[in-house]
Amino acid sequence: MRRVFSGVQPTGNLHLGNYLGAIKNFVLLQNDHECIYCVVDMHAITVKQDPKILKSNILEVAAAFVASGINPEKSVIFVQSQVSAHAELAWIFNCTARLGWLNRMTQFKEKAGKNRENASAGLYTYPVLMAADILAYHATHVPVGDDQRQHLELARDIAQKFNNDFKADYFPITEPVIMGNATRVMSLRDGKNKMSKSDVSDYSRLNLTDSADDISNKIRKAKTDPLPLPNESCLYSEKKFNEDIIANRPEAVNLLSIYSALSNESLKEVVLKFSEKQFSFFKNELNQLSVETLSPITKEMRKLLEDKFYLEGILNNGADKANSIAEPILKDTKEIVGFY
Ligand code: AQP
Repeated sequence: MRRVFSGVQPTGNLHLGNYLGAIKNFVLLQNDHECIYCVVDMHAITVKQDPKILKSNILEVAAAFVASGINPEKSVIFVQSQVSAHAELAWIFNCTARLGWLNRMTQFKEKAGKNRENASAGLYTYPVLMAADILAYHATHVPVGDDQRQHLELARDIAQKFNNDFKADYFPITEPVIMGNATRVMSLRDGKNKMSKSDVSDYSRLNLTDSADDISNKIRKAKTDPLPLPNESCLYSEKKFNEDIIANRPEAVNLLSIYSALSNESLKEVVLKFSEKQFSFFKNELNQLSVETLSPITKEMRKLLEDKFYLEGILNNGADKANSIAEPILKDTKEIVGFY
């Protein structure tokens, strides 16, 4: 059976991008895959975190998983730092990965910014820990948003080099699963920037904790352009916009893609439905759909967060299951490497 692994950082402000790019697909995959979903707190501390807020954000991600439809009876849900194999394997992979590979990682460059000398070493080796997360379970498929494509290529390179170095056909070459019509949800304030947890403007994203009023306000104020919505000529294919509209009308592209992902209608259906209509009309429809989708999740998250004991039970049980899969793999790896 195919084994799926993925994680979400407990860094607060979980948003529509995290939901459409990742969590919604986690739910779909659990029907016919063995799935392991992780709250990656060790990744979160690659940038400064307040310990009290980190703790509550960990429970919030677990609540978002369950509220979105991940079934803890079917899928493993756990916290990364509770399974020591992640850290141990990451060290071994730090000795497999090459500096040249890490130097090419664009996410490090973006996150470290101009103050590179002051970034943590953890932020630099983040993709190595991510390779360890995946390979500690011999996961074959990893559902993620489009922004993680490069990190997954690195995980494949690490597995391949490890297998070559030790002449052992041991780690699988993992396939990225980047699916749906919103693999890169963009900011509501600027269609050229990714919707992100760390954007200073709360109006740039729909948070999974937003009320219906918050959602309405944010969609009403979302940036658009003065033209009506495009007609069918904006499509390159049934599933893709053409380059011209992506470059010149990124906000229209983003809002139509969000609608398509939320409604499970193809891009073509959505473009035809709103062809040459005014943004004001479309925004009303998008607002209704967003509230219909997100409000039940928000409500369920709130309910779950009131029962900390229940969530902790899921996470403890998940950590036991995760440990029982990762430990033998770590043991084999140590044997292959030649540890005593
Ligand atoms: N805008 C997005 N569109 C589609 N997918 C997205 N993901 C993140 N942003 C978008 C996907 O969500 C999963 C969990 O992401 P993460 O919590 O590990 O961290 P992140 O990518 O750092 O999240 P942010 O929101 O982008 O945070 P900051 O502000 O720190 O940069 C991943 O599968 C990711 O692809």
